[in-house]
Amino acid sequence: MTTELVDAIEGLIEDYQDYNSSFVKVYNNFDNLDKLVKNNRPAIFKSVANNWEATKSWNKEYLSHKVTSEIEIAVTPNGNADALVEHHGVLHFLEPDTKSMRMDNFLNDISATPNRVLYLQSQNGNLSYPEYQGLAEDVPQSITEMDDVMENKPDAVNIWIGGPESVTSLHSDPYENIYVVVKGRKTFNLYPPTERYCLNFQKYPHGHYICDNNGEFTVKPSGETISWTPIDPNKSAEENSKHSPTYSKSRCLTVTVDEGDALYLPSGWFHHVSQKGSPCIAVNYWYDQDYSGEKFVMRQFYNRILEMLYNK
Ligand SMILES: O=C(O)CCC(=O)C(=O)O
Repeated sequence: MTTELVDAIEGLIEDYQDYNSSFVKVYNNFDNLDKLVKNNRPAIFKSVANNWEATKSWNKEYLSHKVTSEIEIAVTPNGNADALVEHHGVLHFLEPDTKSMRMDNFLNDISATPNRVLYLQSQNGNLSYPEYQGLAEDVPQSITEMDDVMENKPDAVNIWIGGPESVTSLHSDPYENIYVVVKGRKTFNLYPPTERYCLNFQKYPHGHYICDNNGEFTVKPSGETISWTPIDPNKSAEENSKHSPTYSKSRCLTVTVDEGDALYLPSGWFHHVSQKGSPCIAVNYWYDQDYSGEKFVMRQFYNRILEMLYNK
């Protein structure tokens, strides 16, 4: 049974790769959004945010002037927040420590403090928090074309501010994501949901970084576990194959989102994100995925089959 199952899964991955392009298509406006969401295909939309106040005005001085309350910043020793890190010789999934600090101090320290990487990545709709009110008015509250497609407003609008050291490890979300780069540039490494099989999700011990007043880090395990992938698209295929014997079946789509551009990142796609620019600033719109129809239930079914296979 196992061999037949493996053949069927590998057939699914090959079929998906055969019927879909090996690159992310580029458009000048959101006209094709409806079809892209239906087909769950990522795309770039050029220059859609060029006229936003944020794209024109956001710099260190402006941000510091507009955000005067303390904000929550993720702190790690090397820029890997929510990522697998070796602790006492064992890979752990570690969440960052968080510190409250003023925007001006954060922006000054973002790339200036050795052995301590800062990233504004609080998510959870942070742009609607009172402390960001002065910035929320510089971006649209939602992407009208996406509201029409989803027949809904976004669940959450988030602001992200980081430097080149901050990396977001490979994961997927249950959201349709319109990700807009306002300053700098971001690189996304993408894998379709069908390629979960190639990413070797396993359970890892979970913990947090703790950063003391001298900037020294310790690790506090929580006693819980979390399912995560050891794949790092920035490493060689050979290195990744050591962590996942089926990695060679995957086909990573790498795409750069430039200043003023938006990426449609479909729900369920695995993504790894790195950035250039200091600071690099983005705003993204998370729309709850549509659970009706076949797409979601088929994906759940596939994930259950994979679990059966891994736990055989
Ligand atoms: O920009 C980042 O670092 C991560 C973005 C992300 O994971 C998301 O929008 O779902």
